[in-house]
Amino acid sequence: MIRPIYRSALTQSRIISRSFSASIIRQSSSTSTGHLPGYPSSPFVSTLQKAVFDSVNANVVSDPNAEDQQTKKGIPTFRVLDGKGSLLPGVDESSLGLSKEEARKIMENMLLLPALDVILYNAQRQGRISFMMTSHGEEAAVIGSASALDNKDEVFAQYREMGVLLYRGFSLDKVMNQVFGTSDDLGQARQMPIHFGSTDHHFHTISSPLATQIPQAAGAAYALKRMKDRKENVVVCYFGEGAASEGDAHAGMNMAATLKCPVIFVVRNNGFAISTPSTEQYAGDGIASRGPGYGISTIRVDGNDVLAVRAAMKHAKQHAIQHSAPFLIECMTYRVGHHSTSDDSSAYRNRKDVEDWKRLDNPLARFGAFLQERGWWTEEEGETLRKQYRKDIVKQLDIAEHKPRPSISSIFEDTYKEVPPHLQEQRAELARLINMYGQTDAWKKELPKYRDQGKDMEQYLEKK
Ligand SMILES: Cc1ncc(C[n+]2csc(CCOP(=O)(O)OP(=O)(O)O)c2C)c(N)n1
Ligand SMILES: [Mg+2]
Repeated sequence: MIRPIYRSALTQSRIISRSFSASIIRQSSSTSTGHLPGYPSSPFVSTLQKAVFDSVNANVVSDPNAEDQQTKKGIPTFRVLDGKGSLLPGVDESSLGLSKEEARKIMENMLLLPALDVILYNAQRQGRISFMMTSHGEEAAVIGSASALDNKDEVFAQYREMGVLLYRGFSLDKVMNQVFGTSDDLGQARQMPIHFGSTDHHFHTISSPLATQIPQAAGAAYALKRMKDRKENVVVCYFGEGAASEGDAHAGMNMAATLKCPVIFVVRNNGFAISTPSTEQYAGDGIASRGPGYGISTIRVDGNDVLAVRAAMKHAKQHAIQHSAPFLIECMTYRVGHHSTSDDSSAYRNRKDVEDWKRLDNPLARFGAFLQERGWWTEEEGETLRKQYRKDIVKQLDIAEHKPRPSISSIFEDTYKEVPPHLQEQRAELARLINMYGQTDAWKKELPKYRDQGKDMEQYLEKK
């Protein structure tokens, strides 16, 4: 049963007039990405009851007399805050169950994420780390969903969800050990930067091939429901609208539905898959429209509204546990940053659109205004915290940068209990190369960066 926590639905035109000026909306509609403020194709509603649907018919919610008839089309987008951070009329604040402490924790993490993003992005530009992907613009989708979870809910992420780990208390030194690939990295430097994994944080290691986490998440949820002591936990699987085009997305969602697995699929529809706009990614109504096809209850949420994401996630978790069934949440958001440090998005999108997004629909500004309206936060506190974060991050970055990498021989360990013959051969070959070239200029500079400086490999030299 859905708790009737939000009392009334609103027409889109009314919400928009509170959030953005109509002229701005028309101006920025040239590069439509669908459902987004520039060119919304869904009406907004402030009631969970109207927003959750499990039938493709349950999507006409707007006032037929509304000025913009386009609002009649498409699946509604659930929203609690308007563009200026005020609660929409009809939203019952007490139903949010949001304490000042929790609200502040959400804000603190929404500020920590971009603080780390900026410094790590620049560290890559300076050649200090090899790769980086930011969450700019998607702070509400990531932190809002994390805030509705228990620390033991199992997370299968794509790669833009470092905020979930931060929300669970993953420390800055762990972040830095991972991105610099130090010998203290939990993954022993075997992953690209930002491909985190942490058993203690119930965060399964990220893999680069898109969508592989989706069937894995369905399988993990199946395992979870068979465990007697994990009845209160769910699996959460994040992916982008681009990854949703992979065959694995179909396999995973269908498996979850038919086997009744308690997994919440959280799609971050951020308008782009590298350079492919979401308008070219699918011909239907986003990813949410697929939910009912699989028999999965679904909701589309304003992904830049942290309270809407949190409320939807709480509902999804309750549903997943109560019915032992999957749930699909599509968060409509916008990727403000470039895809990764290997990308320059000015090649395929208008810089002005990005600036408009930052200004017009900024998840941090919206939630900040909500907090300030209640006297729970001040601009000054935000500024002090930003400065503190910068100091803490730079300090940990500096420590990690000077730590050794794992020993070279360790790359042959941990996959097999005993190193199999083909890896023994490769290890001996590497030992031979280090022996042969170790004293050349290039290698002499590189080897000291590793724990044991390559000397651990000497034992694997084959005697002739
Ligand atoms: C199977 C596979 N195909 C292609 C890629 C290259 N690739 C990496 S990220 C990406 C775009 C993914 O977009 P989306 O799922 O929307 O996530 P976003 O980057 O927008 O967060 C692509 C095509 C890959 N990693 N794996
Ligand atoms: Mg995307």
